[in-house]
Amino acid sequence: MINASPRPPRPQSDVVPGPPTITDPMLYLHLATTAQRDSTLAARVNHQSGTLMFMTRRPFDLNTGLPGLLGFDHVGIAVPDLDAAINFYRDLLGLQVVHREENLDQQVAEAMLTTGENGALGNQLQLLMPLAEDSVLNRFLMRRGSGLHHVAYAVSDVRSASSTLRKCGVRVLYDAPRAGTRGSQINFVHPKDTGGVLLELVEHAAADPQNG
Ligand code: KFV
Ligand code: CO
Repeated sequence: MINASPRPPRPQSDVVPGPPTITDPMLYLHLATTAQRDSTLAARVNHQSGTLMFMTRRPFDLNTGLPGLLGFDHVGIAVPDLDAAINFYRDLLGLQVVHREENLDQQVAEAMLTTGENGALGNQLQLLMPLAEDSVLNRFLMRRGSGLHHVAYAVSDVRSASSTLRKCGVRVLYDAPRAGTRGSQINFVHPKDTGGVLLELVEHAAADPQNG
């Protein structure tokens, strides 16, 4: 059995290493119960996966949530064949394609679909097909198969949201935002720091008619 220290370590700086996975059941139990008792702890235990997640350096800094968070934006689904996936959702649910583009930076071809009249923020499905074998999306498909790839949240200022989340100890992937759909700016939080779902931050272009 691992000789556990009485409390989980407090991250001391903004740079926080990736979350360790707890394999020892006794250590896991100890951390879980300690975290429940002491609400000021900087670490949280994910009960499903046994992964110790450094959710935040000071958990209650955010208190009322992430400043500038506007709402859900889209759900991204990885598919091997974009046209086949579009047809599937069109035939099954009557979803409509409201936008298509190729993002060469992300090495994806994508389509945005909605349920119809409400094509605005938060109501979109993003189908993503890899454009290159060595792309992150193709790696995902090879490793995990088609399926849920990410959940995207709209924010008013992606730089500020990224900076806030980084200070809270999760791994924000890019130092500066990159080009997203319809001229948006995007960044991501690593899925291993969010309980297993890649998290995208989207700041829409001011000129985007779908912006709110
Ligand atoms: N969701 C959950 N787990 C994931 C994952 C995902 N999307 N991608 C990878 N993993 C897991 C994977 O299963 C593995 O776990 C571990 O992460 C490392 O996988 O337990 P396991 O099996 O060891 P790798 O090595 O295959 O992945 P890695 O090279 O580390 O890349 C992961 C990551 C998140 C750094 C990479 O996917 C990335 O840079 N993502 C950000 C860019 C992106 O995903 N672009 C496509 C969407 S573009 C988009 O949405 C746009 C343009 N837009 O505007 O909305
Ligand atoms: Co996306």
